Formats: sequence, C-alpha cells, structure tokens
Amino acid sequence: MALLFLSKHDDPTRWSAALHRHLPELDIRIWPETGDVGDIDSALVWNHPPGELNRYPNLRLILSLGAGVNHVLDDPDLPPGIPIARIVDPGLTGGMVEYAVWAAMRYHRNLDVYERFQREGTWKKLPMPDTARRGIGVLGIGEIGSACAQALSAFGFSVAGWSRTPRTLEGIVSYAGNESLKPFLARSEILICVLPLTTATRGIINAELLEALPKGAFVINIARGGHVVDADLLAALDSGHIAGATLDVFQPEPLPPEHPYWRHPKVTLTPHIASLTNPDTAVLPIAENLRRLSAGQPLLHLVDRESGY
Ligand code: OXD
Repeated sequence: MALLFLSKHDDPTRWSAALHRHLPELDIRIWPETGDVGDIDSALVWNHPPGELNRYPNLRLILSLGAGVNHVLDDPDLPPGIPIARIVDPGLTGGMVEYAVWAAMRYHRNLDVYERFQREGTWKKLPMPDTARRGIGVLGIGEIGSACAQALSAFGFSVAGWSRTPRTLEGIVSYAGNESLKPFLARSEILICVLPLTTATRGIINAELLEALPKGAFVINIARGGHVVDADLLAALDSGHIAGATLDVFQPEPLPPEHPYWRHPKVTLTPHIASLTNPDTAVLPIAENLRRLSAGQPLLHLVDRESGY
C-alpha cells in the first residue's frame, strides 16, 4: 500500500526524506504521479483539489499537513467515513506561541507607537504599562490556544480563554459558550484568535464582536482569514474603536495587492508564517499514525467532522 503526498505548497522531497527516516519501506506517490490509484491507502494533504480524494477506492486515512483541517473539510466531495488526522507538533505549536507573545507584547509595551515615533523622529516616553492589569483574551483554547494562553500567563498577564465547551486551564480564566462571549470580550484589551475555522466560527470577528471589546483594544488573528469580516475590522480601525490589528491569515491568500490591509497604518501583516510545518518534527505524529494504520491500532489526533476540529 502507498501514501499519496498531495500538496502544491509543501516540498515533496523534504517530506519524503523525513518520512523515509522513520518508515524506510514506505511507498510514497507524489501527486499527480499517483500510479495505480488502488495502491493508495493514506493521503497527506494540503489544499487538495475538491473531489480528488474520491479517486482512491482503498483510502483509509487522510492526514492534514497542518494543524488546521478546514482545507480538508471544505471539500464538498470529501469521501465519507474516512478518518482525518491533523498534526499536533510541539514545533508547530511553539511557533504559534512565539508569534502570539511577540504580537501581544508589541501592543502591550506600546512598541507600535514607538515605531511611529521613530519614523517621526520623536523622542517621547509613554507611561510603563501594568502587566498584571492587562487583560488578554484567547479565542479558542485547544492545543495551540491553550499553549498561547499559558505562555502569556507566565509573563504575568491577566489571561482569559474562550471555548465552545468548558475547559479548565491553570491560571487562565475560562469562559465557555455563546452566552459568555460578551463578558470574555469586555475584559480582552488584546484579543488573540486561535479558533478552528468551522461553520460556527466563520466571520466571528464581526462588527458586533469588535463593538464588545473595550475601546482601544487590539486584535491578533493567527487562525484563519475566514474568521474576520474584513469590512467590519477596517471600519472599527478607522473609527478608532480598535487601535490596531496584527493579521497573519487572510481570505484569500495570497492577500491581493490592492487590499486595504497592505497600507493601513494600524495593520501589521505577515504572510501566514506565524508558524510553519517543519517536516523534521511534524513527521513524528504522521509516521506514528501510519504505523498505527498498518497495525490496525487506534489513530491519534483525529478530527470530528461534525464539529470541524
Ligand atoms: C496550519 C497552518 O493549519 O499552517 O498548520 O495554518
């Protein structure tokens, strides 16, 4: 049986080398050179063409090349019943944590303002902010969100997390469910979105949510572009209700050159690099799942198709 590598975005040579270090016998087919489609029993995918996964009659496992799986579940012709696993990798999580801490710290310490002062040639000191009184809200406290929340809490910030179902995390004030979203937002001077993109969370960062944040709040999105209603965020930045946004993800990507985010003075943007999947570390959970698949053992990091994560 064979693994299909299906991504135009990731380097097949690096991935094949990493996979062969752990599974030297593994037969890897690089899409679109599939050979006999009946040989394929697992597929490692990122943004596959819709319907493509239906061509493999013996497919038994779909592995996402990232932590997010919306790119898999968005396929209206996804074959039913086949387990889908995502990557859970300390390297990938660590990159997200670094980015979240950097972006939050930059706003907390007024570094965005000092960057402007430098451009203007202004020598001016702002009052030192109080870390313990700074409310940071992490929207989505799954694997990655909880790591971000705990790292920020270790700096002494007042961190809260919001999730659909209740979660208990040491040192983090937890809010759960739609009815607790407003009180969570009201204490979030810096909001960090780490939610999975599902039908329930698409467009969640809209005018109503932004209005519920304190005046002068900051928004950091390291989840998916589809979480944000761009026109609403731009309006909130222009009105001054939101003081700044750091965005790593967009809808669509690449962000079109004419998009207003590129030149907006209150927007800092990066090209979906908050963390990048490193084959050397991310291969471990993938190889383990392939081993389990052939041994008929329970698979790891499976996604619930209904909830979308
Ligand atoms: C991911 C991503 O889902 O890179 O891993 O966005």
